[in-house]
Amino acid sequence: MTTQRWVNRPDGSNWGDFGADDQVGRMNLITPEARLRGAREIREGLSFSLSLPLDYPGGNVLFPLRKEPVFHYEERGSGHNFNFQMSEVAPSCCDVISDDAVTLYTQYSTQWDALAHVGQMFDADGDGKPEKVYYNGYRAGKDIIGPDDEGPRGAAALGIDKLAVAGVQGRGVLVDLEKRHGQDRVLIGYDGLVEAIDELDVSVENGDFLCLNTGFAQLVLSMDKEPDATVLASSCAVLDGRDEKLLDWITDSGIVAICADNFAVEAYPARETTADKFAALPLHNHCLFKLGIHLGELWYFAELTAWLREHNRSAFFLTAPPLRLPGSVGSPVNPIATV
Ligand code: UVW
Repeated sequence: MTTQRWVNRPDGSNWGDFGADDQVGRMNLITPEARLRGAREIREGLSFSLSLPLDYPGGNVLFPLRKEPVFHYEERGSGHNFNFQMSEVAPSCCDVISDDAVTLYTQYSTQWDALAHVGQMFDADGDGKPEKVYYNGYRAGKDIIGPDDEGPRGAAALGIDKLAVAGVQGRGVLVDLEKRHGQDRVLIGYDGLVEAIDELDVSVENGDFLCLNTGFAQLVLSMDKEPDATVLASSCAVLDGRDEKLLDWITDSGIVAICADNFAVEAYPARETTADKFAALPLHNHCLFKLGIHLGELWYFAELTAWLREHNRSAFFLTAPPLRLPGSVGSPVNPIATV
């Protein structure tokens, strides 16, 4: 057991509560009992993929730093190792072989954010100066090493591979914000979320995955890989990360993750603030940095939402492991809901 990595922990954080070496945060609440509770939501045996095709949204207007997947093919024989006729290398063979490789921005489409995705300048070691630090006191440049640092690159701590082995399964609950607000751009704070939960009669329990349908991914899909950035920026519900009451609710609710079909779960850019120092992504700060709550983004809920609406249900069994890709700060995911 390591000694804790911090002298100061951020106000409102749970650092250390799951152990000095914890790297999965609230996912610790996915116990065998929590998984069984989720599995009890399987009544029909029907399943729904909650992923967009990973080449959506298309282009990079939604976020210029993330680009669509690009495929590569290795050369082989007279061409490439794709539709390759094995008889070229072994005349008696009748096989035809295809292999491929891909450059994939891990957070381009339906994704999980790892806990190493967002940290903060924070004085964790108590020397009076802030340093770059992530959940539970893990350090940039030491535990999470980038191209501008010395050492083997990647998130050796808090990477998405840690989530992959945590067994991402449990009870999902869907709050259908699109049913209440249509595809209007509305900022959802504590009042809006709790009203929706009550009105839709959703019961959110300790250990649940909170899923938010806003209609955004469906809108992205309808744009056929030519997304209109202006329309998207003014459509569909987003959480108000500056609402402290909402952040407190997230702390108290015991949820293990928030998975939304919109770009960043919260409004990005967030509401303006007059504070001297502030997080640009306040809900990411609260969830990823302070509490170890993973965020899922650009999930696709259209068919699941329609089925749940028709059957007057809101809960389902969710299985959503990311790729076990060591060092990565995010991952594509094909979440499966089973009802
Ligand atoms: C940003 O990093 C802006 O967003 P996300 O967490 O949605 O990937």
